[in-house]
Amino acid sequence: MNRASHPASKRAPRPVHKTPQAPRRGPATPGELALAWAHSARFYITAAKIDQLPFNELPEVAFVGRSNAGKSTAINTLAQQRQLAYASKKPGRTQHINLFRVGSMDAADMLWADLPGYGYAAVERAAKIRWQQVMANYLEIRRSLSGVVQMIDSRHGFTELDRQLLEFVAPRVRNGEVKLLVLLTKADKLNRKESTEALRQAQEVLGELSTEESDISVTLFSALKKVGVADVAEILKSWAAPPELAQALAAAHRQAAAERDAEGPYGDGGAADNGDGPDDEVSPAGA
Ligand SMILES: Nc1nc2c(ncn2[C@@H]2O[C@H](COP(=O)(O)OP(=O)(O)O)[C@@H](O)[C@H]2O)c(=O)[nH]1
Ligand SMILES: [Mg+2]
Repeated sequence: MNRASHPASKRAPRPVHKTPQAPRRGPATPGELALAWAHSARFYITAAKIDQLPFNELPEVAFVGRSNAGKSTAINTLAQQRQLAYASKKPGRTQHINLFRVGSMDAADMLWADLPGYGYAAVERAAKIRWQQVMANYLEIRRSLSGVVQMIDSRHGFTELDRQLLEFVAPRVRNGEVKLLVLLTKADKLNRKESTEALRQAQEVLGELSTEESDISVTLFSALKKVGVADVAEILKSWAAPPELAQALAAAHRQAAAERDAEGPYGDGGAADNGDGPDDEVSPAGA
C-alpha cells in the first residue's frame, strides 16, 4: 500500500473490515456433523507388518488405491487436515499400514487404516510381491475390517491391479461382512459426459460383487473442488460403532491399561507403560 496516498494510515489503525457471519440457521446438517467427526481423525500407530497391528474391536475402514490415485489427498481432505496421511511419493516410506483413530477423544468409534499404495512402477518385483501379500493378508483375514474405501482415478477407471485387489476382499464384500465405497478421484478433470461414463463403468465393474447382502457404493470425488467430500464423510460415519459400544470399549481399554500399570515394572507385563504410545496388545491380524 502506498502510504502517501493514504493519509488515513497515519491515524490509529482502523478495524479490518469483515463480512458479518451469517447467523446460524438451526442445527448442523448431517454433512456438517459428519465432517466434524472426520476432522477428529488422529494418528494412532504404524505397522510394517500385519502382525504388528493392534487387536481391535472397533470397525476398521481400509483406504486402498493405486499409487497416485489420490489416496493421501482424499484422506487429508476428509479429515480437513493438511498432513494426516503423508503424501510422500517415496515407495519405501509408504509401505506401512498407518492406523488413525476417529471419533470423540475419549472414545474412538472407528479406525482408519491407510494401506500402502500399489502399482509403483519403480519398486522391484520382489518387494512388490511381498507387499501385495501383506495387502492380501490384511484384506482377507483382518477380522475388524468392516469397510474398504478404494480410490480409483476417474480418468482411468479400474485397472487390472485394482480388480486384483478387489478379489482379495470379494468374498467378504459379497456376504456383506465388508462394505465397499469406491471414490472416483480427481473428478474435477472430467466434464459432465465423462463423469457419467466413469460412474457407469465403475458400476458395471462393481455389479460383479453385488448381492442381496452386499453394501457397495461409488461416488465422484474431487479434493480440489470438494466434490463428494461431505457425502463420503456421512457414509463413513454411518459405519462407525454406536456410542454405547465405543464407550464400553474405551472403558475396558482404560481398565486393562490401569491393571497393567498396577502390575508395575516387575509384573508379568514386563516394562511399565511409559504412556507415550499405544498400549494395546499386539496380536495377529486374524485375532
Ligand atoms: N486435479 C486433482 N488432482 C488431485 C486430486 N487429488 C489428488 N490429486 C493429485 O494427484 C496426485 C497424487 O495424489 P496423492 O494423494 O499423493 O496420491 P496417492 O499416491 O494415491 O496417495 C497429486 O499430484 C495430487 O495433487 C483432485 O481431487 N484433483
Ligand atoms: Mg499417498
